[in-house]
Amino acid sequence: MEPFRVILLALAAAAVCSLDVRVATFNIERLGDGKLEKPEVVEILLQRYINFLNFSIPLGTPSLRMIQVSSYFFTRWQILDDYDLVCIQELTDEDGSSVPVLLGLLNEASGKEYTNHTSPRLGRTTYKEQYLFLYEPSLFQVVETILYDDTADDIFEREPYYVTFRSGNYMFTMGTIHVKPDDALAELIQFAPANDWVTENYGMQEFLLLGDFNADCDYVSGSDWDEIGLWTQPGYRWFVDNDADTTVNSNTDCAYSRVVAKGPDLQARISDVRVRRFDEEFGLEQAEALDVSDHYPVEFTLTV
Ligand SMILES: [Ca+2]
Ligand SMILES: [Ca+2]
Repeated sequence: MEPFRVILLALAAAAVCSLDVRVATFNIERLGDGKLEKPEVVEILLQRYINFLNFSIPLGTPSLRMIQVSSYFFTRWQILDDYDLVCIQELTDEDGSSVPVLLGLLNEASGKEYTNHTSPRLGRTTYKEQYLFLYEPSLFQVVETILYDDTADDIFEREPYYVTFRSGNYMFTMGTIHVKPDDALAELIQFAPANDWVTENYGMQEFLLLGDFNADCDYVSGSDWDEIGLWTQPGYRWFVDNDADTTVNSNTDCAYSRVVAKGPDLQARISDVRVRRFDEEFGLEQAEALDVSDHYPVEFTLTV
């Protein structure tokens, strides 16, 4: 076979060979050593648990009336390892020691081999946060990282952080943010220009934007939306509606965590977006769920 035909066939094979990966964005409130020292939190986040079910089988003779069968069990895996890529906001650990602990527990429990990427520590005061990406390196490789530079006007408490991943032949740029609640409108107004800045300086045209936008309830409402280019510009599509509730607390009904995509190709690759109400899923009391976070993960499928 001629070389060019081999190349054409290889290209054709690559073009049709797509893969659905599961992705989540999750604000894990104050993620650090203290959180990972709580076994019940670790169990919900990432450990396998085993349920022993006791059930009874009635038999014909009184002495064998009941047989307790207590070794019947099932296993299930918890939140984090359901995803191939998790984008976490609110890593607050000062020395970063909780990240290898988290990875070790996750890999031990899941049998997978996740790795991590963390952003710089961000924030104007001594209180800092990092963005944390957990992913399987067999599926994703980090190609480039960009921190939005707002030193000129200092709009953001925590600047948007962009990571370009390669997955097979597909490359996509994920931008994440944890918006400061009291500055939510000003920060969200600047989010689309920040993306434009990345386009101008680094060339990316499409963006997968996710994180805790704080874009609802007391922070963003009514006519505020008219000012937010990320909302008004036709190039963006929002995948979590304003009437969604991404908060664990039953007293709040706010769509804080969001998934937004810019660019038609990327938008077409996103499906099955949902808020994961893990308290209902696992039958947790509200206090148990709030020990994990005040936010639900938002999960979706990305076709890469
Ligand atoms: Ca700043
Ligand atoms: Ca709620």
